Amino acid sequence: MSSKILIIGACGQIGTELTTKLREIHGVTNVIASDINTRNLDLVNSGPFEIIDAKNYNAIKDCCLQNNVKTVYLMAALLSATGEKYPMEAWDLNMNSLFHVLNLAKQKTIDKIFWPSSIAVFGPTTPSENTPQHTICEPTTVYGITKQVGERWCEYYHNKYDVDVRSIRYPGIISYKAMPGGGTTDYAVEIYHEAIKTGKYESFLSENTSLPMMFMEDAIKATTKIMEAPAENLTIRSAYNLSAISFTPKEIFESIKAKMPEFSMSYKPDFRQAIADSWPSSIDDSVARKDWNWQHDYNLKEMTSEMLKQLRKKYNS
Ligand code: VAH
Repeated sequence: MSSKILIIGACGQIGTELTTKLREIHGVTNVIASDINTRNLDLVNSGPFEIIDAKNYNAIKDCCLQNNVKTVYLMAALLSATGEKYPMEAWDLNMNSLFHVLNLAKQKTIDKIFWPSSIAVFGPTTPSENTPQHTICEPTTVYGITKQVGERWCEYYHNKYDVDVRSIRYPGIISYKAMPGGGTTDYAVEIYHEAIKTGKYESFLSENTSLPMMFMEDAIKATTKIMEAPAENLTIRSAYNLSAISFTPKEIFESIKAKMPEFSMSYKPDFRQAIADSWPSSIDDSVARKDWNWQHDYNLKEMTSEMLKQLRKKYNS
């Protein structure tokens, strides 16, 4: 039986598009999508799918053994805003799911892991502009703590047990296919949907809150590139800084208004403002560019153009 890929958390914002891309590359039957439920029926019906709780070690192990899975993409997590509402659940899911796949690799059941980290590993004491790969990481969110600790464990398992685990610190990701859930950067997705549906949007972040962001196409490109890179080229086994564009709610509003002059925006910061304020405004990803030739493609104008084009089709407007 040919070796297979398992995506855990495949119904999520990134997992949905990662499943499609990996199936294009490796063949539909070689990529098993899994999630805790079948909420995304398009995905469920698009190829091999299994219901797997990322917290269930035996369920993951059985799937890997029964299907000769050798590569796992662990995309399941509770994000920053949800993690503040349910801290122990976030710790449980984000950490135990990682230990499950790291231990499966340690015992050689699987060969390779992708695990997403986040710019949420940084905190208010981190240099905010052009944040370097190696710097102070004192996250103030549960989500950020799980990602910081997760990075330490990934590096430990690589150094101690030669586990081939690879990770990147995703910025906020903007996409039109699957909605994000429970994130602080979700406003940058919601705004496009509301521009099409209602012509107005109330931002839960203040207008000058600059955050590192990326169009989903670039995030998927980075994920496949790091997994295809020769192991000997990788000098970072915690997680690579990754960057594309940084913008504020005011700037994304203006990029939409340039295409839709009637669009209006208001601001009503909520608890997520404090989370956003603790994160950097821009990231230095020169190490990723050097080690595995990372290069983003989309700027804000190009992303806005594509988002509005695709969402007009989605809403038939
Ligand atoms: C969040 N979208 O908002 C995620 C991401 C950098 C932000 O990790 O929690």
